[in-house]
Amino acid sequence: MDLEAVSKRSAFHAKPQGLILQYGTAGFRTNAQHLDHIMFRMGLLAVLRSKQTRSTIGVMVTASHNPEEDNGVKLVDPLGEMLAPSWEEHATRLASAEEQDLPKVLAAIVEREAVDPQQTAFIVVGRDTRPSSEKLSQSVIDGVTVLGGQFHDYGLLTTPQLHYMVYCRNSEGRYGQATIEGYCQKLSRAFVELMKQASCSGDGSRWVKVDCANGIGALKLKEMEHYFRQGLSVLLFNDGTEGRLNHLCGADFVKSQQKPPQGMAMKPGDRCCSFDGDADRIVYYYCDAAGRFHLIDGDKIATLISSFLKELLLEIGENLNIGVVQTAYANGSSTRYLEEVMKVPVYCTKTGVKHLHHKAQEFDIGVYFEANGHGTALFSEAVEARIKRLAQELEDEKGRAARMLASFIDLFNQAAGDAISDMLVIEAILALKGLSVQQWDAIYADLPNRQLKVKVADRRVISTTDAERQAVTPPGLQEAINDLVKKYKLARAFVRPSGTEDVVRVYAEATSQVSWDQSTDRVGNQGTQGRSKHSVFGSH
Ligand code: G16
Repeated sequence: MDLEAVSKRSAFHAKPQGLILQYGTAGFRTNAQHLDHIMFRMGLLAVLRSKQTRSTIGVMVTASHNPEEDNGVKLVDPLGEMLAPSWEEHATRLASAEEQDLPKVLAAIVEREAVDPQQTAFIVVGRDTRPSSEKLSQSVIDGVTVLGGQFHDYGLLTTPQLHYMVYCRNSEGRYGQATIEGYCQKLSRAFVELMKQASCSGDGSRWVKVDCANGIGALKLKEMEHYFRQGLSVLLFNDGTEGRLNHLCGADFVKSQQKPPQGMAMKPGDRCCSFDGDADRIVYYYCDAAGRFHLIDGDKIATLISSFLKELLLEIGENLNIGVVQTAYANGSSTRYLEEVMKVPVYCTKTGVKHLHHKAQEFDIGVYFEANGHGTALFSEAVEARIKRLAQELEDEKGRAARMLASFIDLFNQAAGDAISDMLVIEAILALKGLSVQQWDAIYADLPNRQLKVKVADRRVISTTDAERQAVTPPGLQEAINDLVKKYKLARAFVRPSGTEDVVRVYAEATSQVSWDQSTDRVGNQGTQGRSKHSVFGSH
């Protein structure tokens, strides 16, 4: 490893003195202007991780749901999952090192992780459609090559497609072909197979309206559409031809504002969905005859998926262990429905797909979704092999159910939550069950809820415990929240610092709209009252 060459090259990607950024919920995220050095250094780190794991590592340049002027980067580990936590710490250390300390920090990681410098390294790179992404991905590649790593630049990809590519390459093709063609074929073959089983929907008359957040999802859906057209037509809105990325549209906007995106033509009963900027999240919605908007978020998606998978297992006669993983944002009604009606065990983890994914791996079948629409289902290797064998061996209804489950296993992107894959899963389930979007929505009634972003001087003053449901610091905050919440029926509220934006997030739910408006505002304002100068919450 030529550390002198690294130092020389790094001068072209110099770190602004004193700028400290942290590897957050989904990597580094901030205004794109501050990211050049981070990209170069993540190229370096990816090479070390690849040498250490003797596997292909992914680097995705995206800031997902953040505004267009932001950007970000995250590393993808060998099985397509998020970077291991100990390496997140290395990432933060490497990103924070002043120029002169860079070789020292790199050498320390090499020693600590027993990286063999002679080992070869292979990195795959993808990027979203932000104006800054192309140049920043070149900086990643600069970091990769200066350390002697080889690379393949996929160019424009959705985040979950990059996760898929990494998983394919490290499974020697067992998971699929590591090309866009391979991705499109794997998913659409499974989808079209499933749609043939649906009594009224295999005729190509099914359609859904998709808000693509003016992001990469539009390009990739256009690229893929003809593969699954037999089973589904997609009508694209906010496809990036005009309008800014994630601006007044996209899954994050729809979920947090609880209203339709701008630019979507919605008629009562139309089935609509929104992707986010890098197409790793999806939420559904419709409006009723009275024009009222109804959101179907990640919790209802998890419920639809887990109950359908459970039904299939029952038909096949397999008693497997299914679990659902959620976060503190999960609506209380969804958790109650899953536990009490569906009799499915539910677990709560911290926000961030890496936490949910990890927990879901503990089950034969683990379904995980954040309320914001980020999630998928995971099948253990043993379950996948067994179901695929049963699909060939069993006949009649049992065989049909086993073949359907085998197709669903292929249709889910098991490397990461994937808006395209999830949309196809949902469309297939609705068609197979003959469910309308209204019937799906009626499975249970969400408790009214609201989420606020609060801008504060330093969000790190807030720390949390109990899967982010309780604030530990600053002192007195949790007690104040408890006092407010106990005044309302079935009420719950929490605050946590965001790991992707410079804000504090406030969530509250209760049994009536008045209650939740009052409680969220009060929780949001908590800390400003009586201590204006040192308040945790400045304004919102
Ligand atoms: C990322 C993570 C999600 C997380 C979201 C918000 O989503 O992948 O797991 O829920 O950020 O995180 P936070 O509340 O910490 O800002 P995305 O779609 O932006 O990559």
